[in-house]
Amino acid sequence: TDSMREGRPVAVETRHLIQDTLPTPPGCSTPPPAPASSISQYACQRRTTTENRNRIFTDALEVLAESCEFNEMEGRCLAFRRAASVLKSLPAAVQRLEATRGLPCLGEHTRAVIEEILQCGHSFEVRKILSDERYQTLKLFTSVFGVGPKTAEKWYRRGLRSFSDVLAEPGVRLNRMQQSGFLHYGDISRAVSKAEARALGNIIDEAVRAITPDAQLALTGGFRRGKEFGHDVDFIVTTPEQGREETILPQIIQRMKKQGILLYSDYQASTFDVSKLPSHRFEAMDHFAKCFLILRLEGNQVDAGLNNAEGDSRSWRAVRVDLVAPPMDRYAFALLGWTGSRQFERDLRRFARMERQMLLDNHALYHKTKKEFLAATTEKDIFAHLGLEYMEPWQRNA
Ligand code: DCT
Ligand code: MG
Repeated sequence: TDSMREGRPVAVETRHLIQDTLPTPPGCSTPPPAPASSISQYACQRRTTTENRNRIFTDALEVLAESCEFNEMEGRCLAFRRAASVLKSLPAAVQRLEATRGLPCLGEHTRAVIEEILQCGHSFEVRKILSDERYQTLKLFTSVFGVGPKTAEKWYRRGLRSFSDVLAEPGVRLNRMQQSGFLHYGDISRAVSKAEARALGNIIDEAVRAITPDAQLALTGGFRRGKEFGHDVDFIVTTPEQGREETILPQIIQRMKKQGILLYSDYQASTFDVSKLPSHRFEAMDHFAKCFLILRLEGNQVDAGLNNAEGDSRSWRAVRVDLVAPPMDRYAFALLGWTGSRQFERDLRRFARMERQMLLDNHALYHKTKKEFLAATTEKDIFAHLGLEYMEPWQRNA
């Protein structure tokens, strides 16, 4: 995932930035459209499919959020992301500014952007950012696997503006991840299709089954939420035998290497320690064993063919794949955490903390006042503990 790069810290949760502090309504209603005032400020109480009717606004807000991120304005960044997320959940396109009245998380700045887009078809502020050299350069550099905002900023400050500048600069030392990022740039900056994700699922499933027949493999991330395209493919693998999950990833990696399909692998052993739970800070990444891979996918293994560029006659492409291997008793938490979306996860945790005095992360759910852990074997158990209506993965595209 993007934020795994360089261990980029997760944005600080800034509660004071929420403009409207509405009482938390129970659940979310399905269409016909609910009145704006009944829409929750929490993404985990809004059903959001992949069908975004307000893309024109959310794309603009995403640019503003990203620009804030590049300028280390975490609070504003999060405020724009929250506003975009609310708009994504709406059952219809916003056609008049009045339609946004009473919507949570929409601040003055966001409203001004919406109004401008409604009037002129675009936002001048967004246009200005898009044509800004610093924004363009940081956007370009962070599109490389292994390059986070900090590295991008460092390169920018050295006066580097293009990939050839970076590659020709003797003072720049690329780590292994970045070298692979440049080597496979064309392929891994190209979206992965659902058919390609399915083909990779089959390949990994075969490997898993050959190693431990009783292992479980689950597709997670954006594809589990029903997205047609993704920047990578995310899987969770676990086994009923306690401790076995720690050795399964190195074995899968070994097998892929023998098959000649492993183009890059970064394996991170588990640092999970039950005795250290709960973690009191919102952690960017969990402690489970995981690996970030680049795999070689053959076209003849993909039903609908490869999503390669027109005129690209290669029979294969490189694809980014993440595998995570939690112990079986943590499976539900890991699955919920890795299914995303990011905004959905952020708000699940914020909801748990603010509304339920609980701490949720990819490992566990902890009740702070009762001082006890709440066990779960399914995602439904976790929603129930939190007193939230269950949401299907395809409704979590916040
Ligand atoms: N995740 C999270 N917190 C992070 C990073 C990731 O909760 N700091 C979760 C949310 C989604 C999941 O992990 C997988 O991450 P990505 O692959 O980056 O996102 P995605 O939703 O699968 O989207 P994409 O299509 O871009 O892969
Ligand atoms: Mg993904």
